Amino acid sequence: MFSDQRLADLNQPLLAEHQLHFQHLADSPRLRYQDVQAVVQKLIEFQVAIPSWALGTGGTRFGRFALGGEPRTLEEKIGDVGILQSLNRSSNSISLHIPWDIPQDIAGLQQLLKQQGLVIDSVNSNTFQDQKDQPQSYKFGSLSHTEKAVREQAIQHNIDCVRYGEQLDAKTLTVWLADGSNFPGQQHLRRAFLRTQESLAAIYEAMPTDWTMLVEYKPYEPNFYSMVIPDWGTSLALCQAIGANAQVLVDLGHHLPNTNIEQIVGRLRQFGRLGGFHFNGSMYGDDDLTTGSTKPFQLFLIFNELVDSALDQTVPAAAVAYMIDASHNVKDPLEDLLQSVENILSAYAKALLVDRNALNEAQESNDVVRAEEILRDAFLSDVRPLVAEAYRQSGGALNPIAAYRAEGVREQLIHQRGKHSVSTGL
Ligand code: LRH
Ligand code: MN
Ligand code: MN
Repeated sequence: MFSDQRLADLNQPLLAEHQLHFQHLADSPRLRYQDVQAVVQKLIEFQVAIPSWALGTGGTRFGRFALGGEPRTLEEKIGDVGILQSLNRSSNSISLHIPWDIPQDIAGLQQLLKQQGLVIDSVNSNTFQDQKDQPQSYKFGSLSHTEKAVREQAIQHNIDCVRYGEQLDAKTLTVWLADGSNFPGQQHLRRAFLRTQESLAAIYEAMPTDWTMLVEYKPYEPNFYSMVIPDWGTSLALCQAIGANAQVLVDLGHHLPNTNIEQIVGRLRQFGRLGGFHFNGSMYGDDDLTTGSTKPFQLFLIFNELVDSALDQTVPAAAVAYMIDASHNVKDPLEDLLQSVENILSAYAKALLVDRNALNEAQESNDVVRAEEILRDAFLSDVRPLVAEAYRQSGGALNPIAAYRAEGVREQLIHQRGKHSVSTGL
């Protein structure tokens, strides 16, 4: 949608001011420990996957307020992610959710992905909803169900997801289980865990050896007394039992209030089991708000753990899958996703600015105030010029949201798809 020429035209009026800010930051003491271009390069390389299910307007069980122009097919979803990618060059992949996104015309999809410079990142299974004509119900669980027939159906669904993914060159299966219980006594807690482990192992066995299985945890919802995989400890235990390519997925919204998520991230990196993220913002629970909108300091501290562990020779090297998992009730989903990606890049940029040698020294000598000030110094830096420079150097828009609005993208999408188009997803 955005040609190189159009982006250059949109960037032109912003360029002089951008260069001024960028130079100011590059000359500032904050960057004295760093080569500024090396930081920009890291930002350019950083890619965050976009969830196919977050491209339409979400809602709550109390209602939904449609925006219009929502993607109706997988092809249109790829088109939307292509728009994001042309603007920020930082979202080159898309996560699929099956059966919301069953790929049909494989050759056509492959061509479309290529055209848009996108890849399929991960395939997410769905055993939290019953589908029409499905023989067994997931009302009382899926991979953990007491009945073998239900477990087998859920195992087969996950294997089908892998097969769809293989056709589109994905290499990651994400499993999130809604399984659990609503009332004390409803479920035998240990047996439910063991059945889940057995089911996951069967799926793992069917996966190609170069695939990764990401096991996501969540403390509550839709079950409110117990979830079979409520926390990172349970995910970790399952992954350790299943195999080296089973990794824990951390969804930022899946923690009880005030949980120290950065410490969980540090631990999982240390154990070589951090497989990926679902980024979002959260005030109370699984709110799926814009990433970085509510707790930017926490997001920075998470990236601080990632940057620090990547430099630590004793930490196993690992490919971490960065994905967004959000829902948009009142914002234009595409604008929201541009904001999320920008907040993620900003948190990463700030973590890259931390003076690590000084921090290590302060930590080793128990200089509490100095250690905290070093982190605050990086966190309080205005890194927007670094992020904008990364966008610019990679061929995107200096200000993606302004470009999106100037081009009237939503109006065009409404014109093409209609005011009442509905997207599959949450
Ligand atoms: C569950 C969850 C999980 C699902 C997605 C739609 O709350 O985070 O990742 O697949 O939402
Ligand atoms: Mn999630
Ligand atoms: Mn969630």
